[in-house]
Amino acid sequence: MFEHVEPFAGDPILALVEVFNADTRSHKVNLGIGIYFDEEGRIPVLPSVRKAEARVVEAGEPKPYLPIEGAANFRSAVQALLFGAGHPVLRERRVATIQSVGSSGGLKVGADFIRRWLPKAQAWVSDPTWDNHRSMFEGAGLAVHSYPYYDPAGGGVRFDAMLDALRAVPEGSVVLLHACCHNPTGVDLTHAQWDVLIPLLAERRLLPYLDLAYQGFGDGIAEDAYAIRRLADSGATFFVANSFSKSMSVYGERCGALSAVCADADEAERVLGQLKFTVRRNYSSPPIHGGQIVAHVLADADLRPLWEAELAAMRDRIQAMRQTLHRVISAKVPGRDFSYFLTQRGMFSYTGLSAAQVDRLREEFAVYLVRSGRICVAGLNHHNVEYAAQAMATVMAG
Ligand code: KET
Repeated sequence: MFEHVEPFAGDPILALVEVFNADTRSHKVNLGIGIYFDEEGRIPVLPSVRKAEARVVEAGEPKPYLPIEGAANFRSAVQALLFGAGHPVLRERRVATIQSVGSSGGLKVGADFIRRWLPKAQAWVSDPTWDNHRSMFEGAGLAVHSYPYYDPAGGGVRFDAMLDALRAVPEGSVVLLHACCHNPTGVDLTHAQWDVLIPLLAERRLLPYLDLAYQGFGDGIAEDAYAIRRLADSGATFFVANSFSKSMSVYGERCGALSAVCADADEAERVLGQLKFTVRRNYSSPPIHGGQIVAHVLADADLRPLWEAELAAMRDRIQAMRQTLHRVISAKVPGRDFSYFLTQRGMFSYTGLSAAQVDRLREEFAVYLVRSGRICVAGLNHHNVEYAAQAMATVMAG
């Protein structure tokens, strides 16, 4: 039966975690996976999350199946976080939101919905993008193409080329966009660029599909939702998948959501129904525990400001690591401009290191990053940053 089954080549990000874990060198540094580590190199349990979890456990509520679309308190808290409480799209009941198994689960449910209801749609992703975007959309049966995005020469966005490409893609295509903290490059569109892009998407009748996995890691919770709120203001129909994995440090709880902003309340009802049908025939309903923790943190008058301060502290610590990285590498490799370490946003920096240089870093220095040259800046701390920066500088110079 299974003789013809081919081995899985492994995921470029998750497989690296296994290799890192098996490495016995004590000075090893993990800059691979997009996880926030604290100054001691640990995944933090945020006090806001710990307190919310204690309350959930203390309440001792039963654990029924959630409704297919997830818990009502979770879904409404997510909507307020994304669009801002009281946004017209919420008042007009135009948003269909489901609680999903991580934002990955939401992204895939949305892709399955598109395949069913917009069967001719092609998906367009940025060049480069998170590898799993392509896998998930192809896995849903959609043809996936890429539009120009990152400019390796200048380190910015090839915005004109991106617009030209989007002017030429077939009408009805899905355009996957990183709402903030672009993965893997850390290079985001400016607000002014979003303001140019949003009318073009409408004019060309393209379906924006936003991935918001790092809300709060760029410039702040509201700031990082700029694209989502402007799209909502513009009257656009679009999808947004958002994650709490990073912003609440609850990776394994698999907390995320998928929201579809629709033309009117009736359409939103039908879209929600079909999203539910997709969920029901895949995994039936989302898990209860993590979502309740998230909902408590978002809604509680004490825990909410605590969480926002914790998120700001994570953002600031990453920024401090960017400064040190910039200082050490600039000193060791003179004559080159490393300002990109400072201007890139979110967890990631795109270093321009080649796959061969990445291999050398791993083999000689036990510094791990994915072969695209992306580093997770949040894997650096005051113990390892000088070492990792020196190692990168050595490899860059040689
Ligand atoms: N979108 C983006 C852009 C993203 O970087 C990730 C995770 C996700 C979605 C999925 O997050 P979830 O936990 O399903 O809500 N990225 C990191 C981990 C991974 O690859 O799974 C990473 O890029 O390292």
